[in-house]
Parts: sequence; C-alpha cells; structure tokens
Amino acid sequence: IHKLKGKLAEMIPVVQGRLNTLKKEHGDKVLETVKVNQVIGGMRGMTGLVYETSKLSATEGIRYRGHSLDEIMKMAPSFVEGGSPAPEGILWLLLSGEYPNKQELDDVVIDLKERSYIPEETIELIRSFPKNMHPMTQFSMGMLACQSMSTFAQHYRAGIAKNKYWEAMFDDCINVVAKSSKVAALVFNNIYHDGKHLPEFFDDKLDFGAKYAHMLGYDSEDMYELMRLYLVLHMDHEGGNVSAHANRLVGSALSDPYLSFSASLNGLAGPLHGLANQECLRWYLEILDKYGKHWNKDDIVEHVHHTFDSGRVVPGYGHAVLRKTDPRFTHQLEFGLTHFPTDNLIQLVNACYEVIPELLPKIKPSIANPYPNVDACSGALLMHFGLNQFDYYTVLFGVSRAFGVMSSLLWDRALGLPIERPGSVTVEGLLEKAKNL
Ligand code: AMX
Repeated sequence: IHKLKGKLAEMIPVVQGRLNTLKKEHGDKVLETVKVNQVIGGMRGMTGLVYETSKLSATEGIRYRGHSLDEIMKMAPSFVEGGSPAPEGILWLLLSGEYPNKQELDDVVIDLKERSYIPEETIELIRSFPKNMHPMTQFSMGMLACQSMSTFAQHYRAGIAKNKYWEAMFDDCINVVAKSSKVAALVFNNIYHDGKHLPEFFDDKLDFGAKYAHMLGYDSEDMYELMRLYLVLHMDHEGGNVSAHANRLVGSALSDPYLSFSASLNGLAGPLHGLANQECLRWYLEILDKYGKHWNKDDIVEHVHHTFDSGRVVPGYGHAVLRKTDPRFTHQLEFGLTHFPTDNLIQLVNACYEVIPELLPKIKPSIANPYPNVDACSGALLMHFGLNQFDYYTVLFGVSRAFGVMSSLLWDRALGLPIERPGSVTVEGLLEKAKNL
C-alpha cells in the first residue's frame, strides 16, 4: 500500500495543477443557471461539487474513474477466475484510476487485514449496545468510537502544514475501510447472536469480502463471491447522494475520516437512501405470501396494480437520475441466475424484470424511469444464503460505501477543497428575488 501512496504523491500535484488552471483561467465563467425550483428541490440536477472517484451517467449507470461496471466486471482483478472483482482492487482503482497488478493487490489484502484492529474497549462498547438499537445506529456509533485512533486528528493538533493534510489522512482513510467490516460484524453478533465473539480466523489468507462473510458466519465460496460483488457494486455513486455528500460536508470542516464516515452512515440509514433494499425484498415476499411458490406473471401484474391502488410505489423500480436498467441490478441478477438459477425468489426477480418495465408506464405515464434499480435484487441474493436479518442490509451497504467515500475524502484534502458553505435564502427572500427576475 506504500506503493499506492507513492503513486498518489505523483498524481496529486498534476490534478492540483489542473484545478489551479481551471480556477485561474475559467473561474469567473458562468457554468449554468439555477432555477428557483432547484433551490427549493434539494439542488437536483445542479452541478455544485467536484468529485473525482466516480460519475453517474443517466444511460450507462455509474462509472468508477471512467470505467463502466460492465468493463470492471471483465477487466478488474478477481480472486476467482472470471468471478467477482476484488474489492481491494477497486479501492486501488478509486484512489488512483488504475487497476493494481497481482503483487499490489496482494499487498492491499494483507494491509487491510493488518489495519483491521479494534481496541478491546470499543468491542466491549459495541457489545453493550441494546439489542433493539438499529444496526445502523450501532454501526455508526462503533465507527465513531474508533475516532480516538485518528492519525489525522493527532497530526492536526501537532500543527501539520496544509499541503500535508492528505498524507496524514491516508492512513485514516484506509483504516476506516479496514475496520468497517469488523465493526459491522461485531454489530451483527451483538444483535443477532447475543454478543458472541467473532469466529476465529481459520484461514488468515481470506480477503476482505470473504473475511466479512466469514465473520457473519457464512463460509461458502458462493457467499464469498456474492460479498465481493455486493461490496464492489455499492461503493460509490458520484458526489451528490446523501451518504457521499454528508461525508464530504463533514470532512470539509477538517473533521477526521472517522467523524466523516459516521456522518455518512447516518445519512445512509434513511429510508429514502440505504433502507430501500429491505423494502424491496418485503415486496417480493408479499407476492410469495399471497400466491405461493407457483406464482405466475399475471399474479405479478395484479400485485403491481394492488400496490398502486394502496397508494404505494413499486420498490426497486425508478430512479432520480438513471433512465435505463441499473447495471448494478443486471450484474446482481446475473449472479443469481448463474449460481442458483432454480431459486424461486431469483426467478421471481427475473419475472418481475420481464413484466414491470412495460407495465409501469401504462399505469403511471409520468414515470421517468420504469426500469429496476440497485435495490431490486440484492435482498433476494442475501436471502438465498439465509441472511434474512432485513434491518442489517443497510450495514452491508455501509461497509461497501466506506471504499468510495474514503477514497473521495482523501482526494478532497489532496485538492485542498475548502469548507462547504453554500448560501441560503428564506421563502420570502426567494419570492422577492424571483419576482424581480
Ligand atoms: N412505482 C410507482 N410510482 C413511481 C415509481 C415506482 N417505482 N417511480 C416513480 N413513480 C412515480 C413517482 O412517485 C411520481 O409520481 P407523482 O408525480 O404522482 O408524485 C412519478 O412516477 C414521476 O416520478 P419520477 O420522476 O419517475 O421519479 P422521482 O425522481 O421523483 O423518484 C424514486 C425516484 C427512486 C424515488 C422513485 O422512482 C421511487 O419511489 N421508486 C421506488 C422506491 C425505490 O426503489 N427507491 C430506491 C432508489 C434507489 C436508491 O437510491 N437506493
């Protein structure tokens, strides 16, 4: 991982130079106009952030450092030939824009393992949380409790120079990723296994994804591969989504990465963001409940109508930005159809995909995107392995998000991005302004 830091040390001045040129030569140009509705409507569609690690295309979905998920699935290094990309390799990609070679990948695997240490008092703290406290609350608090280990905070107190911020932050960012799965597994055991200790590491060669699955009690090669895929697909979704933006905002005050990541998780815990996946699984299970294992496509049509009639949305379908099937859905469905094609729930997800995109616009012509999003499949895959603790699903999402938001936070400091401080306006003030336009 020292090699990665060295690579970044070479890259950063180049990108800093570009940013400076941008500021000097184009800083006063008008990029776009802002509508009143955008000010009221959560700044939708308004370009307001520089974000290096990923960019969302309405038609192709997310690109990590310019690489589409389709390409990443084919080109990124993996532990199983032709299998899921290695999350450690995608961390390298998000930070540096390149895939690591075999030796570099092995080094990151070892490094993340070495950095995963959690102090005994933090372990005890997590085990003391009430069992009925939401897993995301416990996860966020557990990561926050690790904050006393922040090297950035120590260096800052010691008076580090501004151009050295990113170097001081590097260790924290990697450490947050490394520790996230262990804290998440401790939360799992605290809630669902009465605080039992994490399993022994029978195989210390396990990579990050496999080890996380192992710590949750799952030890099949298929589950290891699913975990790697899940982690890779949920890492990053450009800068404006709630978890990425909360992380950026808090970090812009030079709060250390533990503080920023905890804030990011608090945003992810919201039902409009990271909680949607469990809603989606519940919806499929309603169909199985109602029609049994021998459901057919007419049953799906009837249930979609019933969902609309009861004033609800069809979860897992539609998106604020995407206008095509989310490739994160496609790759998850492909995984299910490849590894367990006869699974009834996976068949149901597949049948819904054949029915719903045509049906939705007939019922709701104003729908901008009738295609499935990332949440339409993940729950069904986890259920296959018996991971049926729905409330925990967002924690898995959070562990994955650590890779993306920590990579972008490092770049925030490397580029010297300032504290965020957008202007605000009262309703009356906006009305006055608007009347005079
Ligand atoms: N089922 C029923 N109606 C839907 C719908 C769906 N899946 N998706 C959109 N619509 C409706 C909207 O509610 C809206 O109706 P209205 O005009 O009566 O208020 C109309 O279609 C137009 O909406 P839109 O412009 O297509 O979508 P949006 O940008 O306002 O909302 C989203 C996007 C994701 C909130 C919406 O599609 C939705 O509620 N989907 C279901 C929930 C879901 O899957 N959420 C997870 C999203 C992925 C994620 O971020 N994790």
